[in-house]
Amino acid sequence: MNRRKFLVASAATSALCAVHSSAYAGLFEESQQAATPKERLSPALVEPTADQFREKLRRDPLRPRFHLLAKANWMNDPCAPRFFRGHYHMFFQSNPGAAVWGDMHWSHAISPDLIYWKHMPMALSPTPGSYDADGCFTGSVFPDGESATVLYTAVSRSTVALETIRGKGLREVQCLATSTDADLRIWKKLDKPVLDSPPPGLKITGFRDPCPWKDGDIWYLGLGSGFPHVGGAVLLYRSTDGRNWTYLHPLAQGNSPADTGEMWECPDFFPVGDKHVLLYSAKHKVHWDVGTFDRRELLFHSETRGLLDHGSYYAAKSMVDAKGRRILWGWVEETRSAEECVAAGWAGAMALPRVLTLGSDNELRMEVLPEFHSLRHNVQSWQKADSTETVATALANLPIQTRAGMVVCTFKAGERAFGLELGASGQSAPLFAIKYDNAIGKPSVTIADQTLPLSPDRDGISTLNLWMDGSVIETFVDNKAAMTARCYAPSSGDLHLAWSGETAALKSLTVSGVTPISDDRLTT
Ligand code: DQQ
Repeated sequence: MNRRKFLVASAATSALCAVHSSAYAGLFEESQQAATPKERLSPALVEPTADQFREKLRRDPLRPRFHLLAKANWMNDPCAPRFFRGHYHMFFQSNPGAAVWGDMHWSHAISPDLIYWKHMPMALSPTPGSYDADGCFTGSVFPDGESATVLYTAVSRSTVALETIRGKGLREVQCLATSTDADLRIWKKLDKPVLDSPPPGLKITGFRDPCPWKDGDIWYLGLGSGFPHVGGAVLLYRSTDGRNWTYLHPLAQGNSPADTGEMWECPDFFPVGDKHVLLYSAKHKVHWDVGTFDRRELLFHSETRGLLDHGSYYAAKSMVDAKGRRILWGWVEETRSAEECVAAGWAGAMALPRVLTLGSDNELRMEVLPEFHSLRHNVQSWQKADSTETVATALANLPIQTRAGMVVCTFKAGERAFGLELGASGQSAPLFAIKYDNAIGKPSVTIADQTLPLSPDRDGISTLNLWMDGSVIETFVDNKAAMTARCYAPSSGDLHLAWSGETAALKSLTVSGVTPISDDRLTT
């Protein structure tokens, strides 16, 4: 496979863009027709163990050190995360041949604790001549008792009559694959799709990303879709055997293409307490709805809604962990160009796992899996502001080394503006800044161009939790609003925090390093 072709073909850094841009068709034409699957994999890029390439990735300060990553090249959506026979399994969309979207496979990693991961052999690869010849797209665990089965979207070239990605000559069908070995190394695909076409007569914008669940003896299946000029939708199916499916109606449907798009990707539907949560991805954002699932009508009624993350975060998918907690995963998108990704040799990361709960206001709360705090080292805390000078001196003594750190900052917003900045020595502009300004008119902070609401405690205190790892910064405001930012500014040496504006607002600050989960930024 020629690297240049990928560059030309895939200007988009997200699958969403790729799906809807002309680059998508080009990518398939160039990458799929010219070569056999083996030839498609350029050895220089595919062999991450090749010393030179490995060393380049190991030395890249922008490559995260405690996030789950692909060994090399491109990764996107989490697929079918699950706790199975004592281990966590994560599958994710990947392109083993280049650091841009294309040639979708399912990579596989295994973990004892959701922190340390080991890469496993590729779980699903496109089978030439088959339904998934042009990609094994996103899917979920099939709830089938003790067996390990996944349901995924298979993509192949098709006639206009059968295409579901309109104008692209691509057909999406839903397929099953099962593994019988203890480590889920080997996967056997069912030879026919379990769902080979959208409901007859429906004009839809896409047909992918199955999310099945079981209620008693009945299986249900939500599928990402939508209606042109109307809105995105989750199509609902029912089955008594998990193989033969009957279409019912949209489980939920959008009505504002400008806000929530015409195509809902990666739906996820699950109970939390006596409510249900629906997640879907559209227009580069993950949206959440909390509401009720009417079991008689088989309809979801939304009561509250919002954005799961205001930044580079997409295609969220959840699972229940060994302790019964609802864990949320998401893909950290790149915001740099395809050329830069190719030059770096990697693109995308898995966001840190977040524990999802429901607040008494029916809105979601989230925090990074508390076990991640065990990776913190050199924890230094500082309380109370006296003067601008003491704050500046204190912060100067709290460096973040190797771009891997965690910050907890509490503050009390008042009348006057202030901000927390992260900078590199020798650079005047901060790499990253969080600002509060009462002039905005509502209690909120601004990160880059995004405004995140504050939800202070009864004493008016707000808490920022910030996890920085290479070029990824995940920030949580009052455990309610989240923003995943990408920060590619070069830096050598330590990073430093600085406080600007109203000093009295700052109540406490804790800075720590975070221990890498591997020596070489290769995850394993
Ligand atoms: N990514 C997958 C699709 C999904 C999209 C393809 C979302 O299945 O809709 O890589 O990022």
